Amino acid sequence: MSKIKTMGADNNNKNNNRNEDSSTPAGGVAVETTPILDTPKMYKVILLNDDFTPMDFVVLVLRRFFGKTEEQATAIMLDVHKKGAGIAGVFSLEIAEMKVMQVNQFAQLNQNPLKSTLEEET
Ligand code: TYC
Repeated sequence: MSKIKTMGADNNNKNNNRNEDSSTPAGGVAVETTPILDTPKMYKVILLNDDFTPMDFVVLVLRRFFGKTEEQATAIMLDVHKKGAGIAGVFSLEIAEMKVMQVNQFAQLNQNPLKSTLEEET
C-alpha cells in the first residue's frame, strides 16, 4: 500500500521520488509538496536460448507477444542465440508475469523447449 512520505532527508531509494518542485509563490509563502505515488518497479522478460526451438518460432513469439517488427525480432533472436539470453521487453510485474506465461505456454503447445523468465530491472 502506498503511504504519504514524510519530508525527511532523502536516502538512496530511487522509489523515494520526492517532488523537488517546492516554490515560493508571489506572497512569499513557501509551499512544499508531498509525494504520494511510488515509481513502480519494472521487470525484464528474458528469453533463454536452447538448441531445438526453430529460429522462425522465436521470431514469431517476439512479434506476437512483444509487438516487435520482423527486423527487431530477428535481431533479438540472434542475440539470444549467440549470448544465451536476451531481453524481449520490460513491463510492470503483472504484465511481465503474463508475458512469461503466454510465451512458455505457446512454446509447450508447439512442442518447443523455449523458455522465458522474469528479472527485476535495477
Ligand atoms: N538456438 C536456436 C536454434 O539454433 C534458436 C533459438 C534462439 C532458440 C533464441 C531459442 O530463445 C531462443 N534453432
